[in-house]
Order: sequence, then C-alpha cells, then structure tokens
Amino acid sequence: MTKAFSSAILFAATLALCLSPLVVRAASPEEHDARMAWWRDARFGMFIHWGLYAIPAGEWNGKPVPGIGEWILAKGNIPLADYVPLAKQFNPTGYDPQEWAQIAADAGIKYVVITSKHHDGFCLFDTAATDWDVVDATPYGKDLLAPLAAACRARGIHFCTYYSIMDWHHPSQRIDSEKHHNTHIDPARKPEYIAYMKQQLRELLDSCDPDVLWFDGEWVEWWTEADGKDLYAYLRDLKPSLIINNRVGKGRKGMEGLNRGDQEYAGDFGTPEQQIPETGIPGVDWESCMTMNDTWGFKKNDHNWKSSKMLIEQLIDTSSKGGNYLLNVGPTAEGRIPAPSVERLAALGRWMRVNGEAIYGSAASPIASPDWGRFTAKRERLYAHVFETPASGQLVVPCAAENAVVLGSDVEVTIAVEDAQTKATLPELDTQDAPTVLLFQTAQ
Ligand code: FHN
Repeated sequence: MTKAFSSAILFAATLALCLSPLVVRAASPEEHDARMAWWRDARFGMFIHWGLYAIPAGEWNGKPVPGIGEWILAKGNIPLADYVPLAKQFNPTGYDPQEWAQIAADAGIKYVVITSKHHDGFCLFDTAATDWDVVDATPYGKDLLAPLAAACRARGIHFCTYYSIMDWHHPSQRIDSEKHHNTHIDPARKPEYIAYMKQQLRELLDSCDPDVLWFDGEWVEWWTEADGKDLYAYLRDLKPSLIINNRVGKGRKGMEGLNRGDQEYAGDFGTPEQQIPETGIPGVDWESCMTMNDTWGFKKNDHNWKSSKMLIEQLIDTSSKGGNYLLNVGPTAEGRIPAPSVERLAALGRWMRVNGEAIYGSAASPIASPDWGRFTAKRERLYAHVFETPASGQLVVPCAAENAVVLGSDVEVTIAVEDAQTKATLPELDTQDAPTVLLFQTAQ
C-alpha cells in the first residue's frame, strides 16, 4: 500500500470521526489524581525546541531576524517559499538520542517534551499526512522521535511531545504578515485541517506513544475552546492515561479555568511561560516553561544565559508553589545540545543528586516564601532552601521540628523549639553557586 493510499484511508477515517464530536466521561477525582501522579511527582522536565529553524538560527542573509529563531517565518520575516528549501539542508548527523537522554538523566530530569511539529508545520516524525517531514523532505531521511523515546524510557524518563495547532505551512492557512505570529484559515478547509491534526496525533501515539501532549499555537482566532475540548476528548479516548496541557484549547488565558470543580477549559495543567506565578492555585496543576537564554530554538551568538544558580532557584521556586519546571534546550541543526546548556544541566544534576528529595514528590509549601529562600514540603518533612544566608545566621520555621540537618552533609543543626516554631542556628553554608537545603523533621 503506497504512502499516499494509506494516508487517504487514514485521513478519510479521521475526517469521519471529526463529524461526530466525542465526549470524555468526566473522571472522578481519584481517577484524575492517579493519572496525574507521575507528572506531579516529577516536578522537573526538559523542553526541546528542534527543527529547520535551527539552520538559520535567528539570522537570515547574515542579519538577525526580529523575534526569536523559530518565529523566522512570522511577521513576513522571510517568505515561506524561501524557508521550504531549508529542508534539503537538514541532516543532523551529530544527533545522538542516547546522549540527549543521558544528559537529561544526569540532570535529574523526569520527563522530556520535544517539538514534533512547531509552527512551521515541519514534522520530526514520519507522517502519512504530508511529505513535509524529516523522512521525506530531508537528506537525513529518518524518524527523529522514536529513537529518543526509546532512549528516554530506557532511563526511566517519560517521553512527551509538543504539537503546534497553528501551522504556517498547511495549505488551509496563510501567515498573517502583520500581527503577532498568526494565521488565517480558509473556513471551508478547517474540518480538513482538524482531521489532518487528528491523523498526525494518532500517528504520534502509535509511533512514539508520548505520555504528555503539549499543545501550542492555540491563540489563532479560528481555534475555539470547543475545538480544544473535542480534540482533548479524541485524544483521551485514544489513550486514557494521556496528559494534555491547557493550550489544547484557550486555557492559557488563566489557570483558574482548570479547577477540577468547574472545568471551564480543556486540559490537565496550566502553562505559565517565561514566568513563575506568585503563588500556586489549590487544586490546579501547572508547569512553568522557561528558556536558559533568550530563545526557544537555537540562536547563533546568544549570550544572555541564566546562571546555573538562577535555574536551580527557579526549579525550587516552582516546586515550592506546587508547580513543575520545564527547562528548555535548543539543539543545533547538526543535532548537538549547545555546550552552555549541557554545562547548566550538569550543574542542576549535581544539585539534584544531593537535594532531589526536596523537589521530587514535594507539595506546595504551606508556608509563605521567606526572604532568604523557599520552603518545600513532603508529609512530615519540611525543606528550607537557603538562597542567601540571613544576616542573623538563624532560620525561624513555623513548625515544631524534632531535628534539622543540612542535606548532603552530616552537619547537625542546632535548634531551639518554642511556641510551635523552631529557631535554627545555621552552620557556615556555601550558597555561592547553589542553594543549600536544610531538612526539618517534624513530628512523625
Ligand atoms: O511561539 C511559541 C514559541 O516558539 C515557543 O514554542 C513557546 C513555548 O511555550 N510557545 C510559543 C510562544 O508562546
């Protein structure tokens, strides 16, 4: 059976499905919690933005492109016709999924989310829905995602994929050359495009079985919350254990709409981007996605790198508020993770090997953030993450601790308990390169 024929069969079947919207039975709180359990425990993920945009890497004809690398097609920066030939240059011979998965594992990362199709519509997996994919359009000619999925799972890391609803390449849409990167869709072809997406998403589930589908590009005017709820139902019907973010619909506007009680928006978690909320929202799962520098995709000569200490503090901050931290890397066109990213991930790994118990499976701290750092909590354990040692040389924690230790050392901390609070006299702490964590053991 030719690719075209199998695609036509699959497409027709999917299109027929689109005509009868699905409704997912509302899960019980217990069922929902069971499905979200691994994701909540994980706390720390790696985002990977990789695709043809890594070739221009933020420049075109030797000049920087406004905005960030993967937006190179946005706002009329360059005509699509000039972008499409890039596929003939994409040959990431330096790509080693085992190395990428090991870098993630050594960093203490528990899930990886990689772009399967970004706004340019180019697919990093083999899809029968189009030839605009790495197998048919590039000299590399092989699927990129399935090998990474296997390498991740061999290391106990959950494999997940990003998918853009907005598609600058699909014939149903045309790029809006003026507004924030946007497309206009031909209304008569919207059902066709939805069927196209559903076919590709089913192919992704069949070929690399992602545990999370991370949608993006949902801001386009022609995509509605109803479309998102239909797509959410379709996917949950295909894979009941699947976790899906709030950008499958219009949930990015606010995390409140994810409250289990009055599910206004489709999706299982909120997605604050390049920011960490002041506080979490009880009953709402969320994940802050952040870059290490200024861009998601690889950008030549990008110098604005956050320090390792800042990245560790961001991870702690999200955990202290009950959220996950999705930290981005933008591999090069050759398939290499940039050295500054590798260095920072290694520093995070060194810190996580000593202090990971204060992050994995932690709950939002019941205590407000102190000036000197953050708290995370886990049952009868309270973790004090010291970013800077207070001038007083003392920590005051509002609980009656039985003892206190510095994680990763055998240094016993002197404590005095009075009126249901504990004063800890701090030993000499080295917080120069990374926070130090104290564990306060409260009543068993
Ligand atoms: O335009 C994209 C951007 O390239 C990147 O993928 C981020 C990651 O969340 N999402 C969109 C901007 O919000």
